[in-house]
Amino acid sequence: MNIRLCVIVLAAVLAALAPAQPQRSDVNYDESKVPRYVLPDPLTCGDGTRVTTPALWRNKRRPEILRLFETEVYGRSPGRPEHLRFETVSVERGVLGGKAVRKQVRLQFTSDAGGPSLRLLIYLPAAARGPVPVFVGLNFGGNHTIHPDPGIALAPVWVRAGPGKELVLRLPDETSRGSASGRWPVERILERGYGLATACYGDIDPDFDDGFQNGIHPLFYSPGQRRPAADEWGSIGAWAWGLSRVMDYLETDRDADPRRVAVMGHSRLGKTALWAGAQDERFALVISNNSGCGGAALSRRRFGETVRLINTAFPHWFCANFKRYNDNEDALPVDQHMLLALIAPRPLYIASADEDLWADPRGEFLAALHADPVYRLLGTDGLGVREMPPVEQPVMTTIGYHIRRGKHDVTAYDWERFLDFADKHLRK
Ligand code: GTR
Repeated sequence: MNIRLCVIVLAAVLAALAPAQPQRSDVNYDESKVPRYVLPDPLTCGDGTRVTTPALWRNKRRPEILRLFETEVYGRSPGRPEHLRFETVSVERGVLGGKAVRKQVRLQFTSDAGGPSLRLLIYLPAAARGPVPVFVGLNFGGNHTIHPDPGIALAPVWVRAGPGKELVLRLPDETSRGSASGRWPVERILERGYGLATACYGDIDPDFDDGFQNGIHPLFYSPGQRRPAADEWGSIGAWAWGLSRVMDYLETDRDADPRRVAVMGHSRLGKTALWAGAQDERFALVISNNSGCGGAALSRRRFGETVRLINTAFPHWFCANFKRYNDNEDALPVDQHMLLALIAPRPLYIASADEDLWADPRGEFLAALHADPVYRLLGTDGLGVREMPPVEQPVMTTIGYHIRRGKHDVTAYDWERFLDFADKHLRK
């Protein structure tokens, strides 16, 4: 090999080994540099009471932990709006080559038809004889991106006007149809007997820091209020609230089984799915894909993305109080294993990817491991392993877990495991 070729090969090897996220001096990717930390015990109350019975968990410790996540991390959210209405815009049978029923429903959040609303897209298996279990998940780019189906209505979505520019609301063109279909294996979901309900997260709150003037927040301001108080919801709280409104709708749809709804999300929407599942016990199963910091990963490890980094890049995601924990994780009265514990005893699946170091795969696994005592107290088998499993060897106990090969993404492999997990836990 000549010198030039050697240099090229070496450069290619180094590029392949580099973490998917930019190398920064303020980000730790070295396991040996994870600081020592002590996690708060999910089974010891604030007043020192040891939680030894399911009743104590249910009546004392669980509400206490939920309150802490509300006031310190995601902020308190309002409930169902008084004037919530559902308008069925279309129902088409025999779509996707005869395999599906497609419904498009508008969730109107106020009595004013021009007020904020959410456009819900639902696919149901055409062959279903009765209500089906449903996966619910928000999408990033609009309903039309999840499948090339020409029948999905194009609706305005928030897109970046250019590199470094702000987000603007635009009607997408036909070229973006199906652009995220790799993340949404609709036919596979239907084939396995499930429905899918999805909506664009920007319908609930556009994902940028505008001081909470657009989206759903202003609808709930008290007279004179300009932005959420320090312990009130940020954008993740709003998106999770939107998932609960989708659940409100599903409770009215005779083709869906509201007792078998799985909430699923990727990345920031994985954080959102966890927070939705923690608060709203109607979700029977919860799936987090590559949710990382502020999702399934333990904040105290400070591996990959940290509390300071996330609060700086996305000042609108969490409540204002969460900023007090920038470079101060040990002061948090909770850590993310306690968010997972709030989902107990319902089945919970955490998915990591081995190149997604920014999201701290080991921290995601450890949070599942430290939620296990609560799952066991409540009479389930919890997480069936003590050590992080090898790549692509999924764990399918009441807490499920896998780490797959590859990057930060949702892949066919992930969905096959979510479907296997749902088969195991949601089938009658
Ligand atoms: C990153 C962010 C992560 C994750 C991700 C995503 O920029 O740092 O926490 O949420 O975005 O949502 O794709």
